[in-house]
Amino acid sequence: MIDLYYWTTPNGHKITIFLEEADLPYRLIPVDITKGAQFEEEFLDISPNNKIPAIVDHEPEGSAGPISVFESGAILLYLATKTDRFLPEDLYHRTQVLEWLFWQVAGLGPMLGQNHHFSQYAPEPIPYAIERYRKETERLYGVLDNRLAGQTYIDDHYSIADMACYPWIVPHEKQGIDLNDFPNLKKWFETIASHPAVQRAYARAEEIDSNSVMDDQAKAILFGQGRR
Ligand SMILES: N[C@@H](CCC(=O)N[C@@H](CS)C(=O)NCC(=O)O)C(=O)O
Repeated sequence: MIDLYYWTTPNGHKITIFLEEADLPYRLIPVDITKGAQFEEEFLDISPNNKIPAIVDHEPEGSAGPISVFESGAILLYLATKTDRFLPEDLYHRTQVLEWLFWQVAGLGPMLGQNHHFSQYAPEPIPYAIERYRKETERLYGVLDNRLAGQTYIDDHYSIADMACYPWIVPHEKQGIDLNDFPNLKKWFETIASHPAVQRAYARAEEIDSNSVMDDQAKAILFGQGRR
């Protein structure tokens, strides 16, 4: 059994998508990051960067004890290796998938996150920052759109690269993006949205009472962190 330490955010959805696609049994453990649950000792032991997602695989084959993993890219890689699914064995395609997985965790996620922060949450509008991240978001959408020209998925087959990118495209409207401007990406987005496993993954999010508003206390917790 796998425990998934989770909140209903794009990085959390990546992992429920994998687990549903691979039909692996798992237990959701909500970590309400708007209330500071990410700073509890038990969670920090697993995820020292105080961020979801993280997993604990309690009975991994070939290991003397449980294995915990933090960082969504590392988790996807772990799960793909464990199940031998959604990551090609062939060196060429494996490298392609890993390139785009790393592109997502190092670029798409952080930049879209900053876009969201400065357009929705900053206490005062900072036009330079809003413009900087809006343009970077458009650039990244363009890069992915180009990659998807003539392809159903990011690589030849559906992979952990698609699972990593898709949840970040779901809030495209909040990011100021019109998907019609990125036709290859739009087609890919609709294909993945139609996967029953992806729909099940988002349905799991509904089980969690995540209606906690981004009030001043939540903002202070999430955006006011210094060294602990
Ligand atoms: N690079 C990390 C990013 C994870 C991340 O940013 N998680 C956010 C939610 S999407 C979080 O837990 N934030 C809590 C905090 O910053 O205290 C990953 O890919 O797993």
